[in-house]
Amino acid sequence: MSLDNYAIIDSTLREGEQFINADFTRDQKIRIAEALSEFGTEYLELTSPLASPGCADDVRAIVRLGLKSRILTHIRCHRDDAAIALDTGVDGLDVVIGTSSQLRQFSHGKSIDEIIDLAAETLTWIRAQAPDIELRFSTEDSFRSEEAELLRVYLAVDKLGVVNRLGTADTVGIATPTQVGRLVGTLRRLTHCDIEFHGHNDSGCAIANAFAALEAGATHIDTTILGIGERNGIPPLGGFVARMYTYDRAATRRKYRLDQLRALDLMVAEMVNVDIPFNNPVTGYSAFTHKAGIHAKAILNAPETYEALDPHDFGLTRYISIAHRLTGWNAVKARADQLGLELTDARIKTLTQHIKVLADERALTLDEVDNLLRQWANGNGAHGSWQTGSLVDG
Ligand code: HCA
Ligand code: CU
Repeated sequence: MSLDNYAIIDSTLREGEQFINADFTRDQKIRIAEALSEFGTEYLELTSPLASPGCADDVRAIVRLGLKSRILTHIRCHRDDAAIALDTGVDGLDVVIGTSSQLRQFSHGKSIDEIIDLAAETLTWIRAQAPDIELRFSTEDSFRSEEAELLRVYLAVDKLGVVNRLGTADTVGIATPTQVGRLVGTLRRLTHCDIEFHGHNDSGCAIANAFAALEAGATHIDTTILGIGERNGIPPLGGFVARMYTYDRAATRRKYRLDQLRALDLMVAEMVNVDIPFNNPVTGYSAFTHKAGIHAKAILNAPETYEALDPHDFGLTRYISIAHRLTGWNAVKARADQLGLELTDARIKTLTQHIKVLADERALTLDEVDNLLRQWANGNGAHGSWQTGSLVDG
């Protein structure tokens, strides 16, 4: 597999706009587009110009920015939609039509043969109008579509020879990595197109599914900042990039400005009025904090022992928490050093046991521990030695 040859299609300004709290102004859309382009996402996908007159103007305004990222817009499989979208000057069109029995019955009401005819007519027309545009055809709800029917649609579209990319969409977030790998691998073998994966996170597999798609030969992955989108969204840009970083650190650092992730997440969190989740990869509140004494000891010796991601690559710092009963003397000693206090190892060990006993009774703050350290450094602390051992004492 060639995992350094993929592109991110960031859809914060399309899928992300479908998040319940997202009502981006033009100015906000421009700020997001500029920041994503700076970060290095290869493509930006924008809401269809048919959604509203304002959305059409937004697409034109973003096209006019002349960003490094290529600009795509997302449309239904209709010639009329395509004509309006082409008129905005975008670099590419992402065309989509539902193929699952649910969508065929309750959304557009078309049979598979009708879908194939409509796709052929629309895609051929687009290519004739715009020979150089990047053209993608995707099936909505690919993973609940009947496999033979789905392949019939993809193969018919591939045979037209007019699209650059076939999209697969886990619209309701039910696919597993194995299923994603199988479908993407099949399309890779049977067609001549690049392959895109767009997967929702309803059952928590969005990032894993995106990675499985790449392993099977996908070339393009959809993300949004913080993962915002319909319901609970799609792979978060930061989480997906973290996945790729643990796979190939050097390539990921080359491709993307990792130190800008935090600013991106903070900007969008504020715009859509949510907090960054505490357990978010990279930018979550506790993503680089260490607590247990044995972890802290190893981290102080060699951070990579317990850190797959180096916080410095993301412009962040680690935090070793010491004010609790799982603390260890190595971490307490490191804090004393930070504060410029001189204490022998024996004194630090005794103080560590004291902290544990205090923390058994109530939650401590770092300020309290700092004060204890200062008192003990000035010779005011207890001199007795605690005999209590602890499994977590590093
Ligand atoms: C939608 C559905 C979609 C499309 C994905 C795609 C999905 O909101 O239009 O074009 O590949 O999840 O199926 O986002
Ligand atoms: Cu979607």
